[in-house]
Amino acid sequence: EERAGQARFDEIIAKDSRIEPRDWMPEGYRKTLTRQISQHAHSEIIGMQPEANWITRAPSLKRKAILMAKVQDEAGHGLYLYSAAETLGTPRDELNDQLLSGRAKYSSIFNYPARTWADMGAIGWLVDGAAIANQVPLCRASYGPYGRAMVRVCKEESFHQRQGFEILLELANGTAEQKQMAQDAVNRFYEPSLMMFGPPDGDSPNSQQSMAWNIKRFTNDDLRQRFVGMIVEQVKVLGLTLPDPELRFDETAGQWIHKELNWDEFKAVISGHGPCNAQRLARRREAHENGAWVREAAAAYAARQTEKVA
Ligand code: FAQ
Repeated sequence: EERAGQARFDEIIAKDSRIEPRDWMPEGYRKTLTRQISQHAHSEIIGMQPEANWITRAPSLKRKAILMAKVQDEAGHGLYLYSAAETLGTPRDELNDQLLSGRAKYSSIFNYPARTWADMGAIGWLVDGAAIANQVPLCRASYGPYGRAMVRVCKEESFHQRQGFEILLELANGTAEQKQMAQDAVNRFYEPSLMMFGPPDGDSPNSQQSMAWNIKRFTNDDLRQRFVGMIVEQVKVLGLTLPDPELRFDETAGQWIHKELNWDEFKAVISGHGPCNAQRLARRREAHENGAWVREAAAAYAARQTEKVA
């Protein structure tokens, strides 16, 4: 049966068609998808914190309403993604335990602090911008529930990206002090946003297999390139600069050359030693404990409904 399953799986992948939850799949495929989708879900949930931190300090009622809606969207993305991960067989509780115990990874970017209002602009423009560049190809991921979740997530992310750009545009056209605040936020988020695409290709143990399985469609470096090409144009509209004097397009190589990124810092951040890792996890544990009564109430209600039916 396993041989027939494998043959059918290979055929679906070769046709660039979709694997669905009840289909046979190799254990490695299940494992890497559970890993990637759950890391992605955790990123959305932890990623609510840097911006939630600014909701009470948004400069106007309108800005507050927009930011609150964005943070809620991130919670929604986390929930779709946990559901997609669950279809692969690992229960939500277990995924959550992996996050709370510090065993699971989530995106490096959310371990950097959001210091000023301009950071809300830089997060929207650069962080959501990088998220879109990475996630649009994932809409074609071979695993059905993941690809379908990505379609809606990407639509919402493009709105998030534009709202961030608009915050920066307004600051960049404001007073000299506001413009400086916007530039400072871009300076701090530039390098960490390029690191969101993951380690350089030569140092990316999962890429090859994930590409063979049509989960990833481009390598980490290819996507990073595309992103740099996008922001290099957009930053001109803002009237700001990217903090990268080495940035240029190499005509012969046909690619963007950017400064060497600090991969030691990246490794430190993904192994728990970034500027905000401890704070982010402590806050998430606290929120989980504070939500215990909601889970208990929901479970008690569900039990009562089953009793009524029986
Ligand atoms: N941070 O072999 P690879 C968002 C890990 S967007 C932390 O290249 P892979 C929206 C990697 O997991 C952010 N860890 O791995 C939002 C692996 O570790 P493992 C979330 C990283 O999987 C915006 C090891 O390094 N987006 O949340 C990072 O083939 C604003 C080796 O790397 C996604 O998750 C990193 N940056 O490629 C929310 C997208 N990079 O598991 C709020 C889906 C690598 O072997 C506000 N994920 N690692 O121990 C992906 O596309 C891929 O998983 C990559 C990594 C590209 C991130």
